[in-house]
This record gives sequence, structure tokens and C-alpha cells, in this order.
Amino acid sequence: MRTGIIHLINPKTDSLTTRPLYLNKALYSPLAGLLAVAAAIPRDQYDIVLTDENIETIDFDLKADLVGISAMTSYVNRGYEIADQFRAKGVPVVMGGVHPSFMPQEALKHCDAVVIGEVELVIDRLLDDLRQGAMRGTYKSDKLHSMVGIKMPRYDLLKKHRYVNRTFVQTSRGCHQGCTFCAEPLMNGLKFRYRPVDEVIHEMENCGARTISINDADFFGTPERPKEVMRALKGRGIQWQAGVTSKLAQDDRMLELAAESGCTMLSIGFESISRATLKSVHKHVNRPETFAELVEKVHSYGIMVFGLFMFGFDGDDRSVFDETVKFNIDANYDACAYSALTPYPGTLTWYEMKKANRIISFDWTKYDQGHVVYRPAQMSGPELRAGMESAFRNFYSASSIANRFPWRGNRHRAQWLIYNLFMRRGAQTENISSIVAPTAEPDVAPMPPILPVKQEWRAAVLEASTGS
Ligand code: B12
Repeated sequence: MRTGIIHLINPKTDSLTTRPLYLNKALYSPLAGLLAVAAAIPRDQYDIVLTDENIETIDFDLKADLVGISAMTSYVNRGYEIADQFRAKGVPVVMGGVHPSFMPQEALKHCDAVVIGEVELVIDRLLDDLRQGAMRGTYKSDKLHSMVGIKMPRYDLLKKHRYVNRTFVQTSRGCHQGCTFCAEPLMNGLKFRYRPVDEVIHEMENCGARTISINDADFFGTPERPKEVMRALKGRGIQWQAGVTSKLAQDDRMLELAAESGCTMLSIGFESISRATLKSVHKHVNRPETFAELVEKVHSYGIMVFGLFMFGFDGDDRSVFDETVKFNIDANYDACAYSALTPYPGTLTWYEMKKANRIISFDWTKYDQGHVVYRPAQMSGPELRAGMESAFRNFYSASSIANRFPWRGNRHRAQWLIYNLFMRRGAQTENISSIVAPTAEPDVAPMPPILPVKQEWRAAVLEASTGS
């Protein structure tokens, strides 16, 4: 039987995390979704061509049996343009990823089919329909994947030399926090679903890299499971970083095992230094009074802290920028990223802001956590944008970098410098206008793949989706 060709495409976006900044390298590859899709496609039936438009151009003349496009909200419009072009050439197109999963009816205006949520349990049906010329509409599994037997992502398709962090290994899906601005629980559920430790280790040993990023929503989500992975990782000479929440990042046993098993950095969603704000977005796990001690403790194990903060919460007034950055510098954060609160379609923040008629722009390209697409409570949009720019400028000023550099201790100094230089240049080369023009509302309502559990939030989703 003839082997077919599937062309998988990650559309271009202007994110400082995935834009080439030094030596033609981007800080991160944004391809975890597509590498998982490629792994789910039978290799004996299809050859895969992978294009990341952030680093290369798309060959629109490439003959393919199917084009697959992955999209987050900030680059879905570019995804739609690409889909329209291929369909005009008679090539079938399927879309997937977080945005098409939350707005499948919108996406179906530009593609033949949409995979809602995980691909692994629907790929066979999708490819069967493709072969019969009947691939159309939405494909959604009626259950979440058990996480057992997930195939290793196709790391072999990556253009390795173009990214600093290119290898993402997922050990779990889902998150039990339920923060109002986050898509994860509505995409992958409120329960952590874990891959067997031996499958995780096999992948870490065979992914072709000795430096990896664990792209779980929260690797330290529960007390015992991460310890099993770290015990199994010890002595394998693999360096790793992971996204975790603050609570168990203060646990000595957890940090001891992390250091012993090769952890060099923890990315933590601190979000805000205000307890009231954290409560208002349902991130109860975070306690600002413990943040400075947390950073010091993690440093004592030779591990860096990458602090993720967000501005624009209703409790934020104009003093929030200087106060947060002063705290970050005084507490010796290794790196920080500052984002604008963004009401991603289908999240609870979206429904809250929609109900209050506070969303100004529905131009998805502006949903990049750099632009301000809504009316903040205690400042204007341009003031919020200017505040974010001053935060990056001050935290990554030459004097701040010099004062924070880890001259002593066991932190990874080269990685420290790479992050500070990439984030500094990334912030300096952003081309984000502070004025965001109002737009009309989309004519289709989002529908989260998994409905919120809380009754009042569930009601908000259903009310919005039926317009009643
Ligand atoms: C790790 C991570 C990153 C990594 C890399 C992610 C990657 N995709 O490679 C980095 C640090 C680069 C990153 C950057 C950003 N991120 Co991020 N990230 C995450 C995180 C934590 C995990 C995503 C992941 O790796 N999942 C693993 C893969 C396997 O799952 P998946 O992508 O869902 O793919 C599955 C399905 O969706 C489906 N699928 C996916 N694509 C396709 C395509 C086709 C054709 C098909 C059929 C199926 C399919 O199949 C896959 C397997 O089942 C999520 C979630 C979270 N909890 O916070 C946020 C998240 C995805 N990120 C988010 C955002 C906003 C960003 C940034 C815009 C932030 C910024 N300020 O710049 C940038 C965008 C960068 C870019 N894309 O260019 C938002 C997206 C919200 C939205 N509606 O768009 C999320 C959901 C966080 C949140 N709290 O809401 N991110």
C-alpha cells in the first residue's frame, strides 16, 4: 500500500518564548502537541513533514494527503489563513490544540475536521475517514486517555539546533488547581492522570537529549508521584526543568530528590504577590508570605527559580509593577516572565469578563499575554502595557542582572545567563502596541472540551453557548 504524507504545521506567532533571538535559536520549541500527534500516526502508513513557521517557511506546494495545524489562541488566525490556502488547493485540513478544541465551530469555517482535546483515542477513526474521503466535523474521545502506552513524541522530526529548550517530556495531564484564567482543567481534567514511571524513564532515556523540560501543568501536583519519577531518574546524567506550583516546591524531601536527580530550574506560576488577588482567581495554593523563603530554599539545593507573574487583576493598581519587581529583585529570582491577564475563550475569566462586558478586542492575535484586550479595573489598557514593559526593563536591567547573578552556590550559571539574556532581548524586541482597537464579537461561542464542575461556572458556560 502507498505510504501517504501528512504535513504538520505550527503557525507563526510573535512570542518571546518561541521567536529566534540569539544564534538563530528560540528559547523554546512550541511543538509538543504536534510531536505527540506525529507519534500517534502509524509510521508504516504515513511519512510526516513537520514545519514550525516560527523558524522556517511553509511549502504550500508540498503534495500531502492531509495537513494538520496546531494552534493556541494567539496564532489561530494565522492557522486559519494557512488552512484556507491548503483547502483552496484541495488538500484536506484538520486542526487541533487548545484554541480549536475550545472553538471547534469557528475552526470548522476554515478546515475539514477538528480534533477536540487529546488525539490519541481518535486518530485511527480520523485516518479511516480520511482514506474514505469522509473526514469532516469534530473528533472527540468520550473518555480521557489512561496515559498508559502513550507513544514517544517524534523528537526525530525536530530541527534540534534551532531551539535552546527543545525536548518536552510529559509525565501527566490535568491539574486539580482550577485557576480561573487557565485552560488546563477544561482541556485535560481536574484530576492528574499519570504515565507509568517506567514509560517516562524510557522516553527520557531515548528522546535523544540529556537536557529536558517536563511540560506537565504541575509536576509537583501530588506528594508521592514526582518522587517516584525523581528516584528513577537519579544517576542517569539527565538535567531537567519543570513547571510546578509553589506548595510542594517548599518540601525539603521533594527538593532534595530534585537536586539529586538533575533538576536545574523550577518554573512556578506565582502570578501575584497579593493574597486577595490569588484567592480571586482561585489559586489558593499560593501564599505570598512564603515566596521569598521559597526562593531561598530552592536556591539552597542549587536549583533556579523562574517566576511567572501576571498583571491586570482587579486588585492591581498602578503600584503593582514596581512593587512586584522590587520583590522579585530583593528575593533574588533567577528569571521572571510578566504577562497580561488574558481572557482566553472558554476559561472562567472569559465568562466573567464577557458577563461584565469588559472585553474590548476579540482579535485572537492579540491574545498573546502581551497586548491588553479588556478593560482593567484600576488602570487603563495602555497603563497596564506600559507597566509590563517597565517590569521587564527593570528586572532585566544590567544592574539587576549583575546583582542577581549567582556568583556562589550550585545553580547552573550558563543556563542562568541564557535565560536572562534571552528574556531581556525578547522583551526589548517585542513589537506590541499599547492601544488595542475594539472589534466585533465572534459569532460563535466557545465550548470548553470539559465543562467546569462548579455549578455556577457550568451555568455560565451553558448560558453563553445557548445565548439564553
Ligand atoms: C509547556 C507549555 C508551553 C511551552 C511549549 C508548549 C508546546 N506546545 O510545545 C512554552 C513555554 C513554549 C509555551 C509558550 C506559550 N504558552 Co504555553 N503552555 C504549556 C503547557 C503548560 C503545556 C502544553 C503542552 O506541552 N502540552 C502537551 C501537548 C502534548 O498537549 P497539546 O498541545 O494539548 O496537544 C494534544 C492535543 O491538543 C492534540 N493536538 C494538539 N495540536 C494538534 C494538532 C492537530 C492537527 C491535531 C489533530 C491534534 C492536536 O493532540 C495532542 C496530544 O493529545 C500549557 C498548559 C497549561 N497547563 O498551562 C500552556 C498553554 C498551552 N500555554 C499557553 C500560552 C498562552 C502560551 C504563550 C502564548 C505564552 C506567552 N506569553 O508567550 C506561549 C506561546 C508560545 C508559542 N506557541 O509559540 C496557554 C494557551 C491558552 C490559549 N487559549 O491559547 C496554556 C493553555 C496555558 C494556560 N494557562 O492557559 N507554553
